[in-house]
Amino acid sequence: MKRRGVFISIEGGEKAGKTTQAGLLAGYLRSRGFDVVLTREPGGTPAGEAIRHILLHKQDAGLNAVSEVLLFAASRGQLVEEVVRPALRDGRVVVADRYVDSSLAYQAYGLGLPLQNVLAVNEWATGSLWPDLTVLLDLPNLAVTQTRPRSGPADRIERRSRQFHERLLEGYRTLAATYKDRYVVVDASGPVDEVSRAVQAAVLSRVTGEEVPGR
Ligand code: T5A
Repeated sequence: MKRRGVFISIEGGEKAGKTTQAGLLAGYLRSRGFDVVLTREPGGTPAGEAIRHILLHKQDAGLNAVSEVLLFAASRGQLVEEVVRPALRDGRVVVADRYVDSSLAYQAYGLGLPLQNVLAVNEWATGSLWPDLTVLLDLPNLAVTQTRPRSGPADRIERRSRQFHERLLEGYRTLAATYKDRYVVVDASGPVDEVSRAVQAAVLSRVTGEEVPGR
């Protein structure tokens, strides 16, 4: 029987380096012989990309907070069914640039919605599929990210208040402390290659049980 794959999510606040590190991790794992699928959220399927546009770029849709949770969960549910579960069934490694914890951090801790409700909707949407490992790219303060360039204009959520972003960063730390077995916290404030080595070390030992030499 084929072995089930491994599911890794990369989490963190704005410009923590998730996309950079997810890409580097995928490349590293491929170089070690793993078959890797890279995903991002919201999006990654035709329905998910349409939902992404509404969530991030449609300024006049008048979305309320509950609709926001439901739309993120809808995009995620499509991605799980169409991409993540098939890849895991085929024994592949899925590296996800954001997953359920983003909704817990942004919509529950950031917006102040009840955590249990956000969890319940996401359990339903994903069929209770949780990552084997979640890497939190943690930045000590928001000032670090202000020096990092962005690829395009700030989206609807990125434009929220400083307090919103501080609450969600604190929320991530609470999640990491609550789900210790699943989470690894990596200091994301150093240079890209230093962060990348820390991510590789955390992931490789979890995926294969091996230590990364020299670390
Ligand atoms: N959202 C998402 C929710 O509210 N709820 C949810 O459930 C989900 C799934 C998604 C938005 O939706 C929200 C969160 C977001 O607001 P997005 O466009 O997909 O939006 O963007 P983000 O996921 O937020 O990604 P960002 O583009 O903000 O940043 P990343 O991916 O963390 O960072 P990255 O790798 O693109 O790097 C940003 C810049 O910093 C540089 C990079 O070169 C790049 O220029 N950089 C570094 N510079 C110095 N040192 C390092 N270590 C660096 N690492 C990267």
